Amino acid sequence: MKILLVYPMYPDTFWSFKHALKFVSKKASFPPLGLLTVASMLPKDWYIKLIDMNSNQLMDDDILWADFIFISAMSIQSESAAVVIQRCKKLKKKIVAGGPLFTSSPEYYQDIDHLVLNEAEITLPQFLKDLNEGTPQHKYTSEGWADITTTPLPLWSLVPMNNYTSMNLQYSRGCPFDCDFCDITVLYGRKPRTKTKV
Ligand code: B12
Repeated sequence: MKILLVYPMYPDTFWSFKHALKFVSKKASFPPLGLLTVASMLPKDWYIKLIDMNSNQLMDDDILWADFIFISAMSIQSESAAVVIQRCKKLKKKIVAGGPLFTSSPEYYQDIDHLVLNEAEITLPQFLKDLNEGTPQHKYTSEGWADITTTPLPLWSLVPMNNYTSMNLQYSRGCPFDCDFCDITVLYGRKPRTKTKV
C-alpha cells in the first residue's frame, strides 16, 4: 500500500513565522508531529511519503502515486486543506482525514472517504483492521483517551530535518483548565497524560 501524508499550508499569521524564517534560511518552524506519529502506526511494509506544504510543493504526481492520501490539519489550515481535498477528489484518490481540524468539525467534511478522528492510537487500528478486511467505514471516533506511554516514536526518517528551525517532541496530552479559546479539553481531555522518560 502507498500512503501520501499531507500537511496543508499555514496562512500568513504570526505563528507561521513566514517573515522570520528567511533570516535563518529555513522553510518552516516545526514538522507535523501528528502525521509523523500516525506514520509509525502504519504497517511496516507500506510505502509512506510526507509532503509538508509549508516546506514543499504538493505535486499531482505525488497524489497519483498514492493509494490513500492521509491529511492532518489544524482549523487554521482549513483553506489549504479544502484545496488539497478538491485536488485529491479530482484525481479520484481516496482520503483519510484526522487531527484537530477534522475532529473538532467533522460536520463540514462528510464528503471525505474516511474520517479517522480523535486519537489515532485508538481509532487508526480499527480503520486498518476494517481496511484489511475490505470493509472500511466512513467515520471512526472514540470516547476514551489513549495510553500515550505506548505511543510509538514519530517516524523521523520522513522529514528532511534541515528544512525546519526546530524538532518538536510531545510530552503530554490533556489539560485541567477551562479556557474558552482552547480546544485541548475537547480533543485530549481534562486529565493530563504524560509519556514515559525513555
Ligand atoms: C505544536 C503545536 C503548534 C505548532 C505547530 C507545529 C506543527 N508543524 O505541527 C505551532 C507553535 C506553530 C502552533 C501554532 C498554532 N496553533 Co497549535 N498546537 C500545537 C500543539 C501544542 C501540539 C500539536 C502536536 O504536534 N501534537 C502531537 C501530535 C502527536 O498530536 P496530534 O497532532 O493531535 O495528532 C494525534 C491525533 O490528532 C491524530 N491525528 C493527527 N493527524 C492525523 C491524521 C490522520 C490521517 C489520522 C488518522 C490521525 C491524525 O493522531 C495523532 C496521535 O493520536 C497542539 C496542542 C496539543 N497538545 O496537541 C496545538 C494546537 C494543535 N494548536 C492550535 C492552534 C489554535 C494554533 C494556532 C491557530 C494558535 C493561534 N491562535 O495562532 C497557531 C496556528 C499556526 C499558524 N501557523 O498559523 C489548536 C488547534 C485547534 C483546532 N481545532 O484546530 C491546538 C489543538 C491547541 C489548542 N489550544 O486548542 N501550534
